[in-house]
Amino acid sequence: MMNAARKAARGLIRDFGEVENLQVSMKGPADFVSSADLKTEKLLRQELQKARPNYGFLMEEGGEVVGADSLHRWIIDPIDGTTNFLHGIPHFCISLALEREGEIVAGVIYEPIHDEMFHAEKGAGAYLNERRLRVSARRKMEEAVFATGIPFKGRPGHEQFVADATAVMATCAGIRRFGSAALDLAYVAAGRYEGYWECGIRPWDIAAGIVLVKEAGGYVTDMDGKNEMLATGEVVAANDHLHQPILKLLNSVRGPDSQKN
Ligand code: LIP
Repeated sequence: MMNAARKAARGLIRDFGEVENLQVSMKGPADFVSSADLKTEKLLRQELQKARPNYGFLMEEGGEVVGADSLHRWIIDPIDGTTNFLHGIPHFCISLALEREGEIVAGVIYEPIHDEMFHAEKGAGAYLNERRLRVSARRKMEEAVFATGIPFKGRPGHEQFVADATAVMATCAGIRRFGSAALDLAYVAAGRYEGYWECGIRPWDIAAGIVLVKEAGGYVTDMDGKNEMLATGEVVAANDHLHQPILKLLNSVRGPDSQKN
């Protein structure tokens, strides 16, 4: 998984350099980025297929491909933080996860600008390059920094997000929105944030980050406190002290029939 991510990142870094030049072109970089997305996903699929020919795939661009081995599935986001990439903002990553019988058992999140390889395997710990990761030890909400995703034109959940942010900002040390769910989860695992929440998120955005946070000693649930993040598109991740407080706070501003994004 790490070899595939590094190999794909070589072309992505080259394309990112081109995107920065395209910002001022009349046509803009949109088509170029979509081709970078597709090219990266194709390379990742080829590399992973060489290693495990019978595994299936769930890909952001290529959708679902059922493999001969129905117990295993790669979950791929070739560029998480696509909007950042499109705007020449250097905060994006390649996110790869391995799902075994419905459980995420391995994840790789590679951020090529800073050469940060986040990786984890169930029962074997979470790492940033060679360094073992542990979630933040902060216990107080007033000392905590949380990341989130903000819905935008064409995405649902605007009113609920305002309620969420109003409640969280009143109790913590800060909220961050950097535009990549995978890196938000990787940063929780690395102790850079105390937590992260987002609704209306896709499976490939969060699959790898789920196992990273859990292997770093954190907790990841959906908004009901269950393990259905991929199915519901809701994720609440935090260190072991603050997961329940942030989950309770977010649910305090949700009605019983609050809209599921
Ligand atoms: C992005 C997520 C981000 C979310 C964006 C978008 P993409 O994924 O990583 O957290 O807020 O709306 O879904 O589209 O860059 O792969």
